[in-house]
Amino acid sequence: MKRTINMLFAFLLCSPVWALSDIKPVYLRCNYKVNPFIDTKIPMLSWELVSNQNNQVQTAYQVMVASSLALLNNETPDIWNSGKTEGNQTNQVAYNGKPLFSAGIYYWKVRSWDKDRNAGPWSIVASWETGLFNKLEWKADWIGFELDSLNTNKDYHLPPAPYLRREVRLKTGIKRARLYVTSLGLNEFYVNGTRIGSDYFLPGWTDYNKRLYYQVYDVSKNIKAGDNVLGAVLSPGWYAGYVGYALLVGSPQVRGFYGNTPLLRASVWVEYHNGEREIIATDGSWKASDGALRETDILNGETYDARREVKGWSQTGFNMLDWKPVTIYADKADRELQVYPGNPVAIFDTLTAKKITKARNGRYIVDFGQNFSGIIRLNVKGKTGDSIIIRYGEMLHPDGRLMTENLRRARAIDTYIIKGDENMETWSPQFTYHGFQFVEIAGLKYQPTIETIKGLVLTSSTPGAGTMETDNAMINQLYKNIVWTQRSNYFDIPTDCPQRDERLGWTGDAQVYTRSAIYNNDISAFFLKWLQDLNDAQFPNGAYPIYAPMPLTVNGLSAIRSTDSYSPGWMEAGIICAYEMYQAYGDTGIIKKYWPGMKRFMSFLDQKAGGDHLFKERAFEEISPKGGFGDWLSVGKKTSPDLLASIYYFYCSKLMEEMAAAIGADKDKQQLQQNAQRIRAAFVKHYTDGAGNFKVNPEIYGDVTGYVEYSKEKGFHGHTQTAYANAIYMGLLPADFIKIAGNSLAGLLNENDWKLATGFLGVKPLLPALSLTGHTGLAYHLLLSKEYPSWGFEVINGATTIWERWNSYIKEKGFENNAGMNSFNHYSFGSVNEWMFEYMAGIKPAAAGFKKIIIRPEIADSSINYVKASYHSINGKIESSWKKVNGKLIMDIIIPVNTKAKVLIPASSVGSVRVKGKNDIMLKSSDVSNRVEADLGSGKYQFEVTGFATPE
Ligand code: RAM
Repeated sequence: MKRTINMLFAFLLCSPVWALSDIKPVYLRCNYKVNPFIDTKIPMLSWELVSNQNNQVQTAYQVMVASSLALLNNETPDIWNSGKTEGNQTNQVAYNGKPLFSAGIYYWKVRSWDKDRNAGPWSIVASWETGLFNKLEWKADWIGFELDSLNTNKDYHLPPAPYLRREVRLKTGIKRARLYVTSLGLNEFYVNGTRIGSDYFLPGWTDYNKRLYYQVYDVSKNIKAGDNVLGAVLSPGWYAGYVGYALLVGSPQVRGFYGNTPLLRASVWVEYHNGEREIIATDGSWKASDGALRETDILNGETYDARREVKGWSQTGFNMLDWKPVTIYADKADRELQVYPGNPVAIFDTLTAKKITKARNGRYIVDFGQNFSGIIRLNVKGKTGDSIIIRYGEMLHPDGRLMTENLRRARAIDTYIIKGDENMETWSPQFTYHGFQFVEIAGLKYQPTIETIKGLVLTSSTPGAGTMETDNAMINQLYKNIVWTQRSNYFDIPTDCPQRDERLGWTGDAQVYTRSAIYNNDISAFFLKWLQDLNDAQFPNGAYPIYAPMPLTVNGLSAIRSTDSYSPGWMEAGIICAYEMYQAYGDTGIIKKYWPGMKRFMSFLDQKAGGDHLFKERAFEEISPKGGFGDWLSVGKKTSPDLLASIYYFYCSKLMEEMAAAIGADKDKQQLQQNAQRIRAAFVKHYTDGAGNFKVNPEIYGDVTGYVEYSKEKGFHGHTQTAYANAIYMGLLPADFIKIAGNSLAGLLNENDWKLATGFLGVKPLLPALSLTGHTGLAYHLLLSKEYPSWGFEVINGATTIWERWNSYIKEKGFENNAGMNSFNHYSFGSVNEWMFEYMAGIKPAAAGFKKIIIRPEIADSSINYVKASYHSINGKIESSWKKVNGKLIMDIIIPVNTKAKVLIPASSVGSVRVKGKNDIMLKSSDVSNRVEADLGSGKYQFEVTGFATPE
C-alpha cells in the first residue's frame, strides 16, 4: 500500500498534468544554442522559466539526460540525472553526467520547483549532439586542387573555384548520417545535387594556424541506399584571398595570408539500422575540376560563367572523364579542430528594389532603400556570352552615378556571363559579400524589374533580443539604423565596415559597442567565437591587438600592415568584451577560460606603467601611430591618448577585480583592487589640478609628429568632453571629483555650442556620464539634436545605417569627406544605444546575467512622450515603457520569472504613485532624489505617476 502511495506521489510530481505548480522551463539551450552540435566535454545548459504567478522563483531544479527519447520519457535517464538540485540557477548549469562520446545524441529535459517548493511540469525535450572529439576520428585527408597559378595577369589575382566530387555506393538500412565538414578557405558542400545547410562563409575566419572550426549537418535525408555523390566548391576566402587594406597600404603580401590553395576536409558518417557504421571521407579517390565560378574573392567579388556550368557535377550519372585527381595535403598537427561555436552567417531577409532608374550607357541603378551587407540574386535572360556586370555602392553621386570611391581597393564587382537559356537564369554569388544600398547593372538588354534583382541580407544569425520604439520619428529611425549597422557588421566577426577593403575585427570598435549590441541581439554564441579569435591574437608581450583575427608574418608582425599592433582604447577589448559577456549572460566560464590571458595583459600594462601607476604623456611612442588611435575621429580638441590610456588602465583593473571575485580568485582580486586604487591616486595627482580639472602638459608632446595625423595643429588636451566622460563612466574619480567632472563636461558642451566633440572612445560614455552626474536633460539635448555633429544630423541627411563620420554625407553639399575612409555602415557611433536602453528606457543589470535588474527610466521633455523597450535577457523578457497621458506618467514594466528588480519611479513622493491592480507593492522614497522605489519580483506592473519631473 505504502509503495503504491509513493508511486502515486512520484507520478503526481512527474506528470505535467498533475504538476502542482505552473512553473515551466522553456527555451532550453546548450552552449547558448537550441539543439546544437557541440564539442565541449562539459556543455553549459540554460533555460528560462514561465509562470502565471507573480514573484515566482525557482528553488530547485532537476535535469535528466538520456541517450534515447524513450529512456528520457520513461524518466530512466542513462546519462545524467541531476536529482533535485537546490538553487535558483537557470543558466550556466554545467553538465555533470557520464563522459560524452563523439557523434552522440543526447536528449535532455528539466523541471523546476517554485517559490512554494512545488514542482512544475517537465520542459519539452531538447537535445545536443556531439561532434568528433578527436581529429583522428575524421579519417579524412586534406584535399585540394591547385588553381592558384591561373588568372595572375590581371589587376587582381583571382583564381577560379575548385569543384570536388566523389561517388559512393551505400547499403540499404541507413538509420542516420552526419556530415562533418571544414575547409581552409570557404566551402559549400553538396550531396546528390543538394546544397547542405543554408549557411554562408563556412567555416568562418580564425587564425588558421592555430584553430579551425567545422560544421556538422544531419544529412540523413540527403543520402540514400545505392549510388550517391558528395561534392564541394571551394573559395580562397580569408585563408587564401585578399584581406583588409594590404593592397591599399602597399604591403609586400596582399593575399594568401595563411595559404594559397583552398582545401577541404570532410567526413560523412553513415549509421545503419544493424548498428554498422561506415565513414566516407575526403581522400585520394576524390576528383576535381574547375567550373563556372571563374573568380571568387570576399573583397573583390565573383565572376560566374554560366556557359561553363558543369551540369550534374554533384549528381550521379555524370561523366567525369576529364576530372583530375585531387592532391592530398598534410595536416598541421598542432592546429585545433573544433565545432563552430558561433552563429554562422545566413540570409536574414530578401529585399525588393525600391527604385530602378536608367543610367548612362544602358546601365541601370537599383535602389534597395536600405544600406546592408549581403549579395544579390539575379534573374535574367539574354544571349549566350553576354556579361551582366554588377557594381555596388552605398550612395549615389549627386548626378546619379554610383559612388564607389569609398570602397578603396575592394573591387566589389560581380559578373554573370549568360548561358543563353530559353528560360530565365538565376544566379547569386556564393563566397563574396558587399556593403551596399545601390547596385549598378550593366550589360542587360532590357529594363530590369523588381523581379530581375533581389537583395539578400547576410549576417551572423544572432537571435534578436531587443526592441525599442518611441513617439519620436527621428529616434525610431536612429534605432533602426543602429540595428541595421550591427546586422551588417556582425559578420562572423565584429567588423568595422562591410564595404571597403577593410572589414576587420577592429577591437576598439568592438569594445565600445559590445554593450549596445547586447540589447539588440543575443550575441553570446557570436562572442564565444570572437573572444577566442581575440585571445588567439594576443601578442607575446600580453597586449591584445587592434584587430582580430590578425594574420601574422613569420616575424610575428601583422601581415596586413606590419606596423599594426596594439593601441590604448583598442587592446582593452580583451578585458572589456569578456566582462560584458559576464555581465549580460552571467558567464564565468569565459572569465575562467581567458583569465591567464587577461592577467598577462594586466602585467603588460603594469610593467609599462611602472612605478608611475599610470601612463604619462608620450607613454606609447613605440606604436604606430604614436600614442595609438586615441579618440579616433573626434571633432574637437584632441584628448591626450595617454590620459585616456590611464583611465582605461584603471577600468581594466576594476573590471578584472569584479571578474576575479566572480571566479573566486581572491588573491588576484586583492591585487587588482590595490592596483585600481593606486591608478586612481596617480591619475588625480598627475592629470588633474587637484581641484578636479583635468590637464596634460602639451609641451611634452611637442609638435606631435607621428601621432594621429589630424591632431598636429591642435596638440593634446586633458580638459575635454571625452576625458571627463570616460573618467565618470569608468568610475575613476574619487567621490568629491565626480560632480566637478560632470559640471566640467556640461561646461565644455556649453562652450561648444551644446554640441558633442567626441570620437570613437568618447561617444559611448558621453550620455551615460551626463546622466550619472545629473545632466540627463543635456543628454537628451544631444540625442535629439539635428545639427552637425549629431546622430540626428545623419538621420536628416538620409542615413539608414550609422556612419563612420558625422558628416559622411550632407544633403545640400554632398560628400564632405569623399575619401577612402568614409564608411556609411560603421557601428562605433551607434554606441549611444547603450544609453537609450539603460537610461531612456531605464533597463540595466544590477547583477551579472540580469538576475537583478534596475528599472530607472529618465523621462524626456515634450520632445518624447512615449518610450517602450524590451530586452530578452538570459532569464527572459524584460520590458520597460513610459508614456505621458493627460499630465500623468504611465509606466509599464515586465520582470521575468526568477529575477528581482528595483524600480526607481520618477516621482517626488510616494503619495503621487499609484500601483495598478496590486496592493502588495511597497513603495518608499528613494535615496535618489525625486525617485520613489519599489522592489519587484516577476510579473507585469503598471505605475501611474502624477506630477512627475523631467530632467534639467
Ligand atoms: C579604421 C577602422 C576602424 C578604426 C581604425 C582605427 O580604419 O575603420 O573603425 O578602429 O581605423
